[in-house]
Amino acid sequence: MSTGSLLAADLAIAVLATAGWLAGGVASAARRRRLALGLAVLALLGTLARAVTITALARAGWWFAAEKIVVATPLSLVAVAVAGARLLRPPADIRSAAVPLLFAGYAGSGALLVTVLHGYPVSPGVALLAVAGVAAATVVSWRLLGPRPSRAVSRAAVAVAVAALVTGTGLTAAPQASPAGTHDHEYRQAQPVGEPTKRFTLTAGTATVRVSGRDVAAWAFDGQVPGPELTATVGDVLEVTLRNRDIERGVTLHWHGYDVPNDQDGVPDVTQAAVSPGQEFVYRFRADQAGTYWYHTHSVSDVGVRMGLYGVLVVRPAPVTGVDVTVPVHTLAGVPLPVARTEPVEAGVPVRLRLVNTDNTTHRYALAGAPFRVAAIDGSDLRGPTPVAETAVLIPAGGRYDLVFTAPATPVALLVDGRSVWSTGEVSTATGSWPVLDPLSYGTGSPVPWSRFDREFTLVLDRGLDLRGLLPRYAHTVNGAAAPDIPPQVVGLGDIVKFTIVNRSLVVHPWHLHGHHVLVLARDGTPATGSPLWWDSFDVRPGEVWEVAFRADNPGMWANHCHNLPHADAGMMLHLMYR
Ligand SMILES: [Cu+2]
Repeated sequence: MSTGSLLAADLAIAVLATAGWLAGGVASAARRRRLALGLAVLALLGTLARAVTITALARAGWWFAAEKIVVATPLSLVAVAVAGARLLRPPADIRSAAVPLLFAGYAGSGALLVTVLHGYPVSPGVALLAVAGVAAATVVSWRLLGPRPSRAVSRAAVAVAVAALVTGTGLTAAPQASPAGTHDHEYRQAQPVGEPTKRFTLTAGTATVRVSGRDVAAWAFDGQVPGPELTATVGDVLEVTLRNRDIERGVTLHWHGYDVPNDQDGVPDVTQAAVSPGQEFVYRFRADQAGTYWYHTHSVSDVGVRMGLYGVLVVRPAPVTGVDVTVPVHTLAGVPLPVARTEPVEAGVPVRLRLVNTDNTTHRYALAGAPFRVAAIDGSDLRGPTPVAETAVLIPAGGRYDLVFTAPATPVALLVDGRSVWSTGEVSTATGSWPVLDPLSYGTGSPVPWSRFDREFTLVLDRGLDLRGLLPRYAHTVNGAAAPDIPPQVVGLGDIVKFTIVNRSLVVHPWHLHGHHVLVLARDGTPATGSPLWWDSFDVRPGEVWEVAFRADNPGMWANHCHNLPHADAGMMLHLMYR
Protein backbone atom coordinates (compact mmCIF):
# COMPACT_ATOMS: atom_id res chain seq x y z
CA MET A 1 0.00 0.00 0.00
CA SER A 2 1.42 3.40 -0.94
CA THR A 3 1.98 5.99 1.76
CA GLY A 4 -0.63 8.19 0.08
CA SER A 5 -3.23 5.41 0.37
CA LEU A 6 -2.17 4.82 3.98
CA LEU A 7 -2.70 8.50 4.79
CA ALA A 8 -6.19 8.35 3.30
CA ALA A 9 -7.01 5.00 4.95
CA ASP A 10 -5.82 6.13 8.37
CA LEU A 11 -7.90 9.30 8.12
CA ALA A 12 -10.99 7.34 7.04
CA ILE A 13 -10.59 4.87 9.93
CA ALA A 14 -10.10 7.70 12.41
CA VAL A 15 -13.26 9.45 11.20
CA LEU A 16 -15.31 6.23 11.36
CA ALA A 17 -13.99 5.24 14.80
CA THR A 18 -14.67 8.72 16.19
CA ALA A 19 -18.16 8.73 14.69
CA GLY A 20 -18.71 5.28 16.20
CA TRP A 21 -17.77 6.40 19.71
CA LEU A 22 -19.92 9.53 19.50
CA ALA A 23 -22.93 7.70 18.05
CA GLY A 24 -22.46 4.92 20.63
CA GLY A 25 -22.50 7.54 23.39
CA VAL A 26 -25.70 9.10 22.04
CA ALA A 27 -27.32 5.65 21.71
CA SER A 28 -26.34 4.89 25.33
CA ALA A 29 -27.88 8.13 26.51
CA ALA A 30 -31.06 7.11 24.67
CA ARG A 31 -30.89 3.65 26.36
CA ARG A 32 -30.56 1.89 22.99
CA ARG A 33 -28.45 -0.85 24.53
CA ARG A 34 -27.72 -3.13 21.53
CA LEU A 35 -27.09 -0.22 19.16
CA ALA A 36 -24.79 1.44 21.67
CA LEU A 37 -22.76 -1.70 22.29
CA GLY A 38 -22.54 -2.52 18.56
CA LEU A 39 -21.30 0.97 17.66
CA ALA A 40 -18.83 0.97 20.53
CA VAL A 41 -17.35 -2.37 19.52
CA LEU A 42 -16.87 -1.12 15.93
CA ALA A 43 -15.30 2.08 17.24
CA LEU A 44 -13.00 0.07 19.49
CA LEU A 45 -11.87 -2.11 16.58
CA GLY A 46 -11.26 0.96 14.43
CA THR A 47 -9.26 2.66 17.16
CA LEU A 48 -7.12 -0.46 17.63
CA ALA A 49 -6.66 -0.85 13.84
CA ARG A 50 -4.95 2.53 13.75
CA ALA A 51 -2.01 0.93 15.56
CA VAL A 52 -1.30 -0.73 12.20
CA THR A 53 -1.77 2.34 9.97
CA ILE A 54 0.08 4.72 12.30
CA THR A 55 3.01 2.30 12.63
CA ALA A 56 3.19 1.94 8.84
CA LEU A 57 3.08 5.74 8.40
CA ALA A 58 5.83 6.21 10.97
CA ARG A 59 7.97 3.72 9.04
CA ALA A 60 7.44 5.82 5.87
CA GLY A 61 8.70 8.89 7.74
CA TRP A 62 8.15 10.78 10.97
CA TRP A 63 6.52 13.60 8.98
CA PHE A 64 3.57 11.37 8.14
CA ALA A 65 2.90 10.19 11.69
CA ALA A 66 4.17 12.87 14.09
CA GLU A 67 0.89 14.24 15.44
CA LYS A 68 -0.72 10.80 15.30
CA ILE A 69 1.95 9.47 17.66
CA VAL A 70 2.20 12.51 19.91
CA VAL A 71 -1.51 13.39 20.16
CA ALA A 72 -3.80 10.70 18.73
CA THR A 73 -2.08 7.66 20.26
CA PRO A 74 -2.11 8.80 23.92
CA LEU A 75 -5.68 10.10 23.59
CA SER A 76 -6.73 6.79 21.97
CA LEU A 77 -5.08 4.76 24.73
CA VAL A 78 -6.95 6.66 27.42
CA ALA A 79 -10.18 6.39 25.41
CA VAL A 80 -9.77 2.63 24.99
CA ALA A 81 -8.99 2.22 28.70
CA VAL A 82 -12.03 4.24 29.79
CA ALA A 83 -14.61 3.15 27.19
CA GLY A 84 -13.22 -0.37 26.68
CA ALA A 85 -13.64 -1.07 30.40
CA ARG A 86 -17.36 -0.34 30.03
CA LEU A 87 -17.59 -2.71 27.08
CA LEU A 88 -16.03 -5.60 28.98
CA ARG A 89 -18.67 -5.33 31.69
CA PRO A 90 -21.62 -3.42 30.25
CA PRO A 91 -23.64 -1.81 33.05
CA ALA A 92 -27.23 -2.87 33.67
CA ASP A 93 -28.36 0.66 32.86
CA ILE A 94 -26.55 1.36 29.57
CA ARG A 95 -27.11 5.07 30.10
CA SER A 96 -24.24 5.08 32.59
CA ALA A 97 -21.88 4.12 29.71
CA ALA A 98 -22.80 7.27 27.75
CA VAL A 99 -20.17 9.57 29.22
CA PRO A 100 -17.23 7.13 28.80
CA LEU A 101 -18.22 6.50 25.17
CA LEU A 102 -18.67 10.20 24.48
CA PHE A 103 -15.29 10.83 26.13
CA ALA A 104 -13.70 8.40 23.65
CA GLY A 105 -15.47 10.26 20.83
CA TYR A 106 -14.19 13.63 22.06
CA ALA A 107 -10.67 12.20 22.31
CA GLY A 108 -10.94 10.99 18.71
CA SER A 109 -12.36 14.34 17.57
CA GLY A 110 -9.59 16.28 19.30
CA ALA A 111 -6.91 14.18 17.64
CA LEU A 112 -8.64 14.47 14.25
CA LEU A 113 -8.85 18.24 14.51
CA VAL A 114 -5.12 18.35 15.23
CA THR A 115 -4.44 16.30 12.08
CA VAL A 116 -6.87 18.15 9.82
CA LEU A 117 -6.53 21.73 11.04
CA HIS A 118 -2.95 21.81 12.26
CA GLY A 119 -0.94 18.96 10.73
CA TYR A 120 2.83 19.10 10.76
CA PRO A 121 4.86 19.97 12.75
CA VAL A 122 2.94 19.05 15.89
CA SER A 123 3.39 21.55 18.71
CA PRO A 124 2.87 21.15 22.49
CA GLY A 125 0.49 24.12 22.43
CA VAL A 126 -1.85 22.48 19.93
CA ALA A 127 -1.69 19.15 21.79
CA LEU A 128 -2.71 20.96 25.00
CA LEU A 129 -5.58 22.73 23.23
CA ALA A 130 -6.85 19.34 22.08
CA VAL A 131 -6.67 18.03 25.66
CA ALA A 132 -8.50 21.14 26.91
CA GLY A 133 -11.27 20.59 24.39
CA VAL A 134 -11.66 16.92 25.31
CA ALA A 135 -11.74 17.70 29.07
CA ALA A 136 -14.23 20.55 28.65
CA ALA A 137 -16.61 18.54 26.43
CA THR A 138 -16.45 15.61 28.86
CA VAL A 139 -17.27 17.79 31.88
CA VAL A 140 -20.26 19.29 30.08
CA SER A 141 -21.54 15.82 29.07
CA TRP A 142 -21.07 14.60 32.60
CA ARG A 143 -23.15 17.40 34.03
CA LEU A 144 -25.90 16.91 31.45
CA LEU A 145 -26.10 13.12 31.49
CA GLY A 146 -24.88 12.12 34.94
CA PRO A 147 -24.13 10.35 37.08
CA ARG A 148 -22.73 13.59 38.43
CA PRO A 149 -19.02 13.23 39.14
CA SER A 150 -17.80 13.84 42.65
CA ARG A 151 -16.86 17.43 43.34
CA ALA A 152 -13.14 16.52 43.44
CA VAL A 153 -13.22 14.75 40.04
CA SER A 154 -15.24 17.55 38.51
CA ARG A 155 -12.83 20.19 39.81
CA ALA A 156 -9.84 18.20 38.57
CA ALA A 157 -11.32 17.92 35.06
CA VAL A 158 -12.12 21.64 34.94
CA ALA A 159 -8.61 22.41 36.17
CA VAL A 160 -7.10 20.23 33.40
CA ALA A 161 -9.25 21.96 30.78
CA VAL A 162 -8.39 25.45 31.99
CA ALA A 163 -4.67 24.75 32.44
CA ALA A 164 -4.40 23.10 29.03
CA LEU A 165 -6.38 25.91 27.40
CA VAL A 166 -4.28 28.67 28.96
CA THR A 167 -0.93 26.97 28.32
CA GLY A 168 -1.93 25.82 24.83
CA THR A 169 -3.17 29.26 23.82
CA GLY A 170 -0.04 30.85 25.22
CA LEU A 171 2.22 28.46 23.34
CA THR A 172 0.40 28.71 19.99
CA ALA A 173 0.09 32.49 20.18
CA ALA A 174 3.80 32.92 20.95
CA PRO A 175 5.27 35.39 18.49
CA GLN A 176 6.96 33.64 15.59
CA ALA A 177 10.23 34.75 14.17
CA SER A 178 9.06 37.09 11.47
CA PRO A 179 10.30 36.06 8.05
CA ALA A 180 12.39 38.57 6.18
CA GLY A 181 10.06 40.88 4.31
CA THR A 182 9.90 40.40 0.58
CA HIS A 183 8.32 43.74 -0.09
CA ASP A 184 10.63 46.25 1.51
CA HIS A 185 13.56 45.98 -0.86
CA GLU A 186 14.56 47.72 -4.03
CA TYR A 187 14.02 45.69 -7.18
CA ARG A 188 17.41 44.74 -8.53
CA GLN A 189 18.59 46.67 -11.56
CA ALA A 190 18.65 45.00 -14.95
CA GLN A 191 21.96 43.53 -16.00
CA PRO A 192 23.17 44.61 -19.43
CA VAL A 193 22.74 41.66 -21.80
CA GLY A 194 23.70 43.25 -25.10
CA GLU A 195 21.70 44.55 -28.03
CA PRO A 196 18.41 42.74 -28.63
CA THR A 197 18.33 40.44 -31.64
CA LYS A 198 14.69 39.39 -31.23
CA ARG A 199 11.96 41.86 -30.29
CA PHE A 200 8.39 41.05 -29.33
CA THR A 201 5.50 43.05 -27.95
CA LEU A 202 2.72 41.39 -25.99
CA THR A 203 -0.40 43.34 -25.10
CA ALA A 204 -2.53 41.92 -22.32
CA GLY A 205 -6.22 42.66 -22.33
CA THR A 206 -9.69 41.31 -21.78
CA ALA A 207 -10.98 39.57 -24.87
CA THR A 208 -13.70 37.33 -26.18
CA VAL A 209 -12.17 34.30 -27.84
CA ARG A 210 -13.94 31.61 -29.81
CA VAL A 211 -13.13 28.05 -28.76
CA SER A 212 -14.94 24.95 -30.05
CA GLY A 213 -17.73 27.12 -31.39
CA ARG A 214 -18.26 28.97 -28.11
CA ASP A 215 -17.53 32.57 -27.21
CA VAL A 216 -15.53 32.68 -24.00
CA ALA A 217 -14.59 35.72 -21.91
CA ALA A 218 -10.83 35.54 -21.50
CA TRP A 219 -7.73 37.52 -20.59
CA ALA A 220 -5.42 37.27 -23.54
CA PHE A 221 -2.08 38.36 -24.96
CA ASP A 222 -2.70 40.04 -28.33
CA GLY A 223 -6.32 38.88 -28.21
CA GLN A 224 -5.50 35.18 -28.50
CA VAL A 225 -5.34 32.16 -26.20
CA PRO A 226 -2.68 30.91 -25.98
CA GLY A 227 -0.66 34.08 -26.58
CA PRO A 228 1.71 34.31 -29.56
CA GLU A 229 4.39 31.62 -29.65
CA LEU A 230 7.75 33.25 -29.03
CA THR A 231 10.64 31.56 -30.79
CA ALA A 232 14.35 32.24 -30.68
CA THR A 233 17.67 30.63 -31.44
CA VAL A 234 20.25 29.98 -28.73
CA GLY A 235 22.38 33.10 -28.34
CA ASP A 236 19.60 35.54 -29.23
CA VAL A 237 18.97 38.45 -26.90
CA LEU A 238 15.23 38.66 -26.37
CA GLU A 239 13.46 41.92 -25.72
CA VAL A 240 9.81 41.52 -24.85
CA THR A 241 7.68 44.58 -24.22
CA LEU A 242 4.68 43.81 -22.05
CA ARG A 243 1.78 46.24 -22.28
CA ASN A 244 -1.31 46.08 -20.14
CA ARG A 245 -4.38 47.45 -21.88
CA ASP A 246 -7.11 46.79 -19.33
CA ILE A 247 -6.29 43.97 -16.89
CA GLU A 248 -7.24 45.74 -13.66
CA ARG A 249 -5.47 43.25 -11.41
CA GLY A 250 -2.12 43.78 -13.12
CA VAL A 251 0.05 41.65 -15.39
CA THR A 252 3.64 40.40 -15.46
CA LEU A 253 5.57 37.91 -17.57
CA HIS A 254 7.18 34.98 -15.82
CA TRP A 255 9.43 32.83 -18.01
CA HIS A 256 8.52 29.43 -16.66
CA GLY A 257 11.60 27.21 -16.59
CA TYR A 258 13.88 29.89 -18.02
CA ASP A 259 16.64 30.75 -15.56
CA VAL A 260 16.63 34.48 -16.32
CA PRO A 261 18.32 37.08 -14.09
CA ASN A 262 16.19 37.77 -11.04
CA ASP A 263 14.92 41.17 -12.18
CA GLN A 264 13.43 39.58 -15.33
CA ASP A 265 11.54 36.84 -13.48
CA GLY A 266 8.19 38.63 -13.42
CA VAL A 267 7.01 37.97 -9.87
CA PRO A 268 5.01 40.98 -8.64
CA ASP A 269 6.17 42.52 -5.36
CA VAL A 270 9.28 40.36 -5.43
CA THR A 271 11.16 41.15 -8.64
CA GLN A 272 9.04 43.99 -10.03
CA ALA A 273 5.79 45.85 -9.54
CA ALA A 274 2.83 44.41 -11.44
CA VAL A 275 2.15 46.28 -14.68
CA SER A 276 -1.09 48.26 -14.33
CA PRO A 277 -3.48 49.18 -17.15
CA GLY A 278 -1.87 51.71 -19.47
CA GLN A 279 1.65 50.81 -18.31
CA GLU A 280 4.40 48.71 -19.82
CA PHE A 281 7.49 46.78 -18.76
CA VAL A 282 10.40 45.69 -20.94
CA TYR A 283 12.00 42.29 -20.32
CA ARG A 284 15.41 41.56 -21.71
CA PHE A 285 17.44 38.38 -21.36
CA ARG A 286 19.81 36.18 -23.28
CA ALA A 287 18.43 32.93 -24.67
CA ASP A 288 21.11 30.59 -23.32
CA GLN A 289 18.92 27.54 -22.75
CA ALA A 290 17.56 25.58 -25.70
CA GLY A 291 14.25 23.82 -25.25
CA THR A 292 10.55 24.13 -24.59
CA TYR A 293 9.33 26.72 -22.08
CA TRP A 294 6.32 28.88 -21.55
CA TYR A 295 5.47 32.31 -20.27
CA HIS A 296 2.58 33.39 -18.11
CA THR A 297 1.42 36.20 -15.90
CA HIS A 298 2.41 35.89 -12.24
CA SER A 299 0.03 38.61 -11.06
CA VAL A 300 -3.00 36.96 -9.39
CA SER A 301 -1.62 34.03 -11.32
CA ASP A 302 -4.29 31.54 -10.32
CA VAL A 303 -6.89 33.70 -12.10
CA GLY A 304 -4.68 35.20 -14.82
CA VAL A 305 -3.28 31.95 -16.18
CA ARG A 306 -6.62 30.17 -16.03
CA MET A 307 -8.22 33.05 -17.95
CA GLY A 308 -5.63 32.73 -20.72
CA LEU A 309 -2.56 34.90 -20.03
CA TYR A 310 0.03 32.37 -21.18
CA GLY A 311 1.97 31.30 -24.25
CA VAL A 312 4.85 29.12 -25.39
CA LEU A 313 8.53 30.05 -25.58
CA VAL A 314 10.69 27.79 -27.74
CA VAL A 315 14.44 28.28 -28.05
CA ARG A 316 16.04 26.13 -30.73
CA PRO A 317 19.73 25.31 -30.99
CA ALA A 318 19.66 25.45 -34.80
CA PRO A 319 17.18 25.75 -37.67
CA VAL A 320 14.47 23.11 -37.57
CA THR A 321 14.76 19.97 -39.63
CA GLY A 322 11.60 17.93 -39.93
CA VAL A 323 8.34 18.69 -38.20
CA ASP A 324 8.44 20.64 -34.93
CA VAL A 325 5.07 21.12 -33.24
CA THR A 326 4.19 22.72 -29.91
CA VAL A 327 1.14 21.41 -28.07
CA PRO A 328 0.26 23.65 -25.12
CA VAL A 329 -2.57 22.05 -23.19
CA HIS A 330 -4.95 24.27 -21.26
CA THR A 331 -8.50 24.28 -19.97
CA LEU A 332 -10.24 27.53 -20.84
CA ALA A 333 -13.68 28.01 -19.27
CA GLY A 334 -14.04 24.23 -19.15
CA VAL A 335 -13.04 23.78 -22.80
CA PRO A 336 -9.89 21.69 -23.33
CA LEU A 337 -7.29 23.27 -25.63
CA PRO A 338 -5.87 22.83 -28.19
CA VAL A 339 -8.65 21.71 -30.48
CA ALA A 340 -7.73 18.60 -32.45
CA ARG A 341 -5.82 19.11 -35.65
CA THR A 342 -4.53 16.78 -38.34
CA GLU A 343 -1.27 17.42 -40.14
CA PRO A 344 -0.10 14.78 -42.63
CA VAL A 345 3.62 13.99 -42.32
CA GLU A 346 5.59 12.04 -44.92
CA ALA A 347 7.06 8.72 -43.82
CA GLY A 348 10.67 9.00 -42.64
CA VAL A 349 10.42 12.64 -41.53
CA PRO A 350 11.65 13.34 -37.96
CA VAL A 351 8.93 14.80 -35.70
CA ARG A 352 9.31 16.65 -32.41
CA LEU A 353 6.20 17.21 -30.30
CA ARG A 354 6.72 19.84 -27.61
CA LEU A 355 4.13 19.11 -24.94
CA VAL A 356 3.38 21.86 -22.44
CA ASN A 357 0.97 21.51 -19.54
CA THR A 358 -0.29 24.98 -18.63
CA ASP A 359 -3.11 23.69 -16.40
CA ASN A 360 -3.10 23.29 -12.62
CA THR A 361 -3.22 19.50 -12.58
CA THR A 362 -1.41 16.57 -14.19
CA HIS A 363 -2.30 15.45 -17.72
CA ARG A 364 -1.73 12.03 -19.25
CA TYR A 365 -0.29 11.98 -22.77
CA ALA A 366 -0.16 8.99 -25.08
CA LEU A 367 1.37 8.73 -28.57
CA ALA A 368 -0.39 6.08 -30.62
CA GLY A 369 1.00 4.63 -33.84
CA ALA A 370 4.76 4.95 -33.42
CA PRO A 371 7.52 4.23 -30.92
CA PHE A 372 9.02 7.46 -29.56
CA ARG A 373 11.78 8.77 -27.35
CA VAL A 374 11.47 11.39 -24.62
CA ALA A 375 14.20 13.72 -25.86
CA ALA A 376 13.86 16.41 -23.20
CA ILE A 377 11.95 17.25 -20.04
CA ASP A 378 11.56 20.82 -18.77
CA GLY A 379 13.87 22.03 -21.56
CA SER A 380 16.80 19.78 -20.58
CA ASP A 381 17.88 17.03 -22.97
CA LEU A 382 17.83 13.53 -21.50
CA ARG A 383 20.88 11.28 -21.68
CA GLY A 384 20.48 8.10 -23.73
CA PRO A 385 16.69 8.09 -24.13
CA THR A 386 15.57 4.72 -25.51
CA PRO A 387 12.55 4.15 -27.76
CA VAL A 388 9.34 3.27 -25.94
CA ALA A 389 6.00 2.22 -27.37
CA GLU A 390 2.46 1.97 -26.03
CA THR A 391 3.52 3.88 -22.93
CA ALA A 392 1.92 7.04 -21.55
CA VAL A 393 3.69 9.98 -19.92
CA LEU A 394 2.35 12.10 -17.09
CA ILE A 395 3.21 15.79 -17.29
CA PRO A 396 2.84 17.85 -14.13
CA ALA A 397 1.32 21.32 -14.04
CA GLY A 398 3.87 23.64 -15.63
CA GLY A 399 5.99 20.77 -16.98
CA ARG A 400 7.14 20.12 -20.57
CA TYR A 401 8.11 16.91 -22.40
CA ASP A 402 9.63 16.79 -25.89
CA LEU A 403 8.68 13.55 -27.66
CA VAL A 404 10.58 12.65 -30.85
CA PHE A 405 9.90 9.97 -33.42
CA THR A 406 10.29 9.22 -37.09
CA ALA A 407 7.00 9.39 -38.95
CA PRO A 408 5.91 5.92 -40.07
CA ALA A 409 3.88 5.27 -43.22
CA THR A 410 0.80 4.76 -41.04
CA PRO A 411 -0.98 7.49 -39.03
CA VAL A 412 0.13 8.67 -35.58
CA ALA A 413 -1.96 10.46 -32.94
CA LEU A 414 -1.19 12.29 -29.73
CA LEU A 415 -3.88 11.91 -27.10
CA VAL A 416 -4.25 13.96 -23.94
CA ASP A 417 -6.39 12.22 -21.31
CA GLY A 418 -7.79 10.07 -24.11
CA ARG A 419 -8.62 13.01 -26.42
CA SER A 420 -6.77 13.37 -29.73
CA VAL A 421 -5.07 16.79 -29.99
CA TRP A 422 -2.71 16.23 -32.91
CA SER A 423 -2.52 13.50 -35.51
CA THR A 424 -1.21 12.67 -38.97
CA GLY A 425 -4.37 10.79 -39.87
CA GLU A 426 -7.12 8.59 -38.52
CA VAL A 427 -5.98 6.45 -35.56
CA SER A 428 -8.26 4.30 -33.44
CA THR A 429 -6.18 2.93 -30.58
CA ALA A 430 -7.28 2.60 -26.98
CA THR A 431 -4.45 4.01 -24.86
CA GLY A 432 -6.17 4.12 -21.47
CA SER A 433 -4.59 0.91 -20.18
CA TRP A 434 -1.02 1.73 -21.23
CA PRO A 435 1.62 1.78 -18.48
CA VAL A 436 3.12 5.12 -17.48
CA LEU A 437 6.78 5.93 -18.10
CA ASP A 438 8.81 6.52 -14.95
CA PRO A 439 11.44 9.12 -15.90
CA LEU A 440 13.51 8.24 -12.82
CA SER A 441 14.60 4.99 -14.47
CA TYR A 442 14.56 6.14 -18.12
CA GLY A 443 17.72 6.77 -20.12
CA THR A 444 21.36 6.46 -19.12
CA GLY A 445 22.43 7.22 -15.58
CA SER A 446 25.27 9.45 -14.51
CA PRO A 447 26.77 10.06 -11.05
CA VAL A 448 25.45 12.98 -9.01
CA PRO A 449 27.99 15.78 -9.52
CA TRP A 450 28.13 16.63 -5.82
CA SER A 451 29.21 14.57 -2.84
CA ARG A 452 28.19 17.01 -0.13
CA PHE A 453 25.55 19.65 0.39
CA ASP A 454 26.18 23.06 1.92
CA ARG A 455 22.55 23.53 2.90
CA GLU A 456 19.61 21.20 3.36
CA PHE A 457 15.96 22.13 3.67
CA THR A 458 12.87 20.06 4.25
CA LEU A 459 9.48 21.23 3.01
CA VAL A 460 6.53 19.35 4.47
CA LEU A 461 3.40 20.05 2.42
CA ASP A 462 0.07 19.88 4.21
CA ARG A 463 -3.14 21.74 4.94
CA GLY A 464 -3.97 23.74 8.03
CA LEU A 465 -6.04 26.49 9.55
CA ASP A 466 -4.33 29.85 9.04
CA LEU A 467 -5.49 32.44 11.56
CA ARG A 468 -2.86 35.07 10.88
CA GLY A 469 -4.66 37.01 8.16
CA LEU A 470 -7.73 39.18 8.40
CA LEU A 471 -10.00 36.21 7.80
CA PRO A 472 -9.30 32.63 8.89
CA ARG A 473 -8.63 30.37 5.93
CA TYR A 474 -7.97 26.69 5.36
CA ALA A 475 -4.55 27.13 3.82
CA HIS A 476 -2.16 24.94 1.90
CA THR A 477 0.87 24.95 4.17
CA VAL A 478 4.60 24.36 4.13
CA ASN A 479 6.07 23.26 7.47
CA GLY A 480 2.84 24.33 9.17
CA ALA A 481 2.86 27.90 7.84
CA ALA A 482 1.17 29.65 4.93
CA ALA A 483 2.38 32.54 2.77
CA PRO A 484 3.48 35.16 3.61
CA ASP A 485 4.56 33.62 6.92
CA ILE A 486 6.74 30.80 5.63
CA PRO A 487 10.35 31.66 6.50
CA PRO A 488 12.49 32.13 3.38
CA GLN A 489 15.25 29.67 2.58
CA VAL A 490 18.53 31.52 2.74
CA VAL A 491 21.46 30.33 0.65
CA GLY A 492 24.87 31.66 -0.31
CA LEU A 493 26.14 32.09 -3.86
CA GLY A 494 27.77 28.84 -4.97
CA ASP A 495 26.12 26.69 -2.30
CA ILE A 496 25.04 23.20 -3.23
CA VAL A 497 21.52 23.07 -1.83
CA LYS A 498 19.44 20.00 -1.15
CA PHE A 499 15.67 20.04 -0.70
CA THR A 500 13.57 17.24 0.69
CA ILE A 501 9.91 17.70 -0.22
CA VAL A 502 7.36 15.65 1.69
CA ASN A 503 3.68 15.57 0.80
CA ARG A 504 1.55 14.55 3.77
CA SER A 505 -1.62 16.00 2.27
CA LEU A 506 -4.18 14.09 0.21
CA VAL A 507 -3.63 16.02 -3.03
CA VAL A 508 -0.82 16.32 -5.61
CA HIS A 509 1.46 19.34 -5.36
CA PRO A 510 3.42 20.18 -8.55
CA TRP A 511 6.52 21.87 -7.17
CA HIS A 512 8.17 24.76 -9.02
CA LEU A 513 11.34 26.62 -8.07
CA HIS A 514 12.05 29.80 -10.02
CA GLY A 515 15.42 30.69 -11.45
CA HIS A 516 17.05 27.26 -11.07
CA HIS A 517 16.73 23.70 -12.30
CA VAL A 518 16.94 21.04 -9.62
CA LEU A 519 18.57 17.66 -10.14
CA VAL A 520 16.35 14.79 -8.99
CA LEU A 521 18.26 12.64 -6.48
CA ALA A 522 15.65 10.25 -5.11
CA ARG A 523 11.97 9.53 -4.65
CA ASP A 524 10.74 7.73 -1.52
CA GLY A 525 14.34 6.89 -0.62
CA THR A 526 15.05 5.19 -3.96
CA PRO A 527 17.78 6.98 -5.93
CA ALA A 528 17.03 8.04 -9.52
CA THR A 529 18.92 5.67 -11.83
CA GLY A 530 18.03 6.97 -15.29
CA SER A 531 19.20 10.03 -17.17
CA PRO A 532 20.00 13.00 -14.97
CA LEU A 533 16.74 14.94 -14.61
CA TRP A 534 17.05 18.72 -14.35
CA TRP A 535 13.55 19.82 -13.61
CA ASP A 536 11.71 23.01 -12.79
CA SER A 537 8.29 21.40 -12.26
CA PHE A 538 7.60 18.01 -10.69
CA ASP A 539 4.63 16.32 -9.09
CA VAL A 540 4.92 15.43 -5.41
CA ARG A 541 2.04 12.99 -4.92
CA PRO A 542 0.40 12.27 -1.57
CA GLY A 543 2.77 10.33 0.65
CA GLU A 544 5.81 10.93 -1.56
CA VAL A 545 9.21 12.14 -0.41
CA TRP A 546 11.43 13.74 -3.08
CA GLU A 547 15.07 14.69 -2.70
CA VAL A 548 16.41 17.21 -5.20
CA ALA A 549 19.47 19.46 -5.31
CA PHE A 550 20.80 22.46 -7.19
CA ARG A 551 23.71 24.86 -7.31
CA ALA A 552 22.81 28.32 -6.04
CA ASP A 553 24.19 30.24 -9.02
CA ASN A 554 21.51 32.81 -9.81
CA PRO A 555 21.37 35.46 -7.07
CA GLY A 556 18.15 37.16 -6.08
CA MET A 557 14.83 36.55 -4.42
CA TRP A 558 13.03 33.62 -6.03
CA ALA A 559 9.54 32.26 -5.67
CA ASN A 560 9.43 28.59 -4.67
CA HIS A 561 5.87 27.31 -4.82
CA CYS A 562 3.21 24.83 -5.76
CA HIS A 563 2.19 25.25 -9.40
CA ASN A 564 -1.36 24.22 -8.75
CA LEU A 565 -1.86 27.98 -8.69
CA PRO A 566 -4.94 28.07 -6.42
CA HIS A 567 -2.78 26.19 -3.87
CA ALA A 568 -0.05 28.83 -4.19
CA ASP A 569 -2.69 31.51 -3.73
CA ALA A 570 -3.95 29.66 -0.63
CA GLY A 571 -0.56 29.79 1.06
CA MET A 572 1.78 27.30 -0.62
CA MET A 573 4.44 29.79 -1.65
CA LEU A 574 7.78 30.67 -0.10
CA HIS A 575 10.99 32.31 -1.24
CA LEU A 576 14.55 31.31 -1.84
CA MET A 577 16.88 34.19 -1.12
CA TYR A 578 20.60 34.73 -1.35
CA ARG A 579 22.49 36.07 1.63
CU1 LIG B 1 -0.28 22.23 -4.44
